[in-house]
Amino acid sequence: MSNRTFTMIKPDAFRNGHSGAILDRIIKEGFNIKALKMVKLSAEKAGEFYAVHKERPFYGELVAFMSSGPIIAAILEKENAVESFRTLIGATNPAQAAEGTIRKMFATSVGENAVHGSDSNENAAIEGAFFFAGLEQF
Ligand code: FUP
Repeated sequence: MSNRTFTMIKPDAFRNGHSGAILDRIIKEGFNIKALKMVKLSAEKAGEFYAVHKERPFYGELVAFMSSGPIIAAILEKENAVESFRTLIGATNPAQAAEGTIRKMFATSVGENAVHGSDSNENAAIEGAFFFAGLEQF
């Protein structure tokens, strides 16, 4: 069982001024920050990150949205990090997200849903390495 996951505070949450509140919540839930940076993805890089969704109807919109402004990327550590973080952020669609979850509190729609959380240990490692060099991970 890996104890790391990868997250992004997405352009909507960043734009709406929720980055501080979201990071504070993540830390209060017991996640340790192991890497952190603010970046703006190009459309090409956003497309690469979400390549698994290439055939889905929402892919174009997703790529445009994820490259529309700065994001905050982070690697987080906690016991059972992937599952624990998915519980903290809530369902993909904020309308279905449980009360008190980050998406329930800060997301506006299924497309603009405030935060990303890796869905497996394998993807957490791949996604973390997509953003952070070894020297940037602690
Ligand atoms: P999640 O793992 O909860 O981030 O959700 P998915 O991997 O299924 O989807 C990745 C991103 O695609 C979501 F964050 C937003 C976008 N998406 C849509 O825009 N519409 C959909 O119907 C599903 C996902």
